[in-house]
Amino acid sequence: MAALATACAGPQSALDPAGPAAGAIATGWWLMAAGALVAWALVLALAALAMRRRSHLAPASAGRMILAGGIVLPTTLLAALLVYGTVASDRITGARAQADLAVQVTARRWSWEFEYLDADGAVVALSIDELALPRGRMVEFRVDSEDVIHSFWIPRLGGKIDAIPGRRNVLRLRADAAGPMRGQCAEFCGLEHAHMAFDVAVLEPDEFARWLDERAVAGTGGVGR
Ligand SMILES: [Cu+2]
Repeated sequence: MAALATACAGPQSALDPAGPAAGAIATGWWLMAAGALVAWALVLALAALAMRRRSHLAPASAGRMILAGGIVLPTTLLAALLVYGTVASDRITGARAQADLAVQVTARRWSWEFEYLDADGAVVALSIDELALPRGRMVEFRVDSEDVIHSFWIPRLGGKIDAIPGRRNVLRLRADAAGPMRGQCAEFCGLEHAHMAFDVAVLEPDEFARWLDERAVAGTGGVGR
């Protein structure tokens, strides 16, 4: 069990959530894994039973089993999953969340550019292939691409969102726990795709303000104050 738990941890593990969106995704994953385990055990038990008891079932009871196992059971489980997914979708995309900070994300072969915006939408700081976030704050990522379709993904914080040329996709994520954390392009975009990754630093608000100051764009005073 300890080995299993260790295998779930890591800077790029969706099963080691560090925010509400990733938490909702991980819960969905565990629910599906548990459901699949129960269904698998049930099928094995029925197969074992069928091998032990050679006598055939009466047609009426075979019909009931098909109705229960083939229609009622999957319909109930899939409906429950659909309800969970629909209820959790707000938390996963942050659709109704109020953002404390906005970051413009530009993907290009093969790097990530992050521009930190102030309340008026002006760029105050810039970083490439490294992202910093203030802990406990909701951040709005405005994701775009300069060339081909990429996919912005920080597994410990939430789901993926495509970076599509000429289109801005929005995802809001919050980091409640400090690193180590890593993001990765999740859409094959060319030969260097696997190396299109970035480190994510989750900082306390004052540390974050200093971090931005060190990367301030000329003529601005930093967003963190
Ligand atoms: Cu890419």
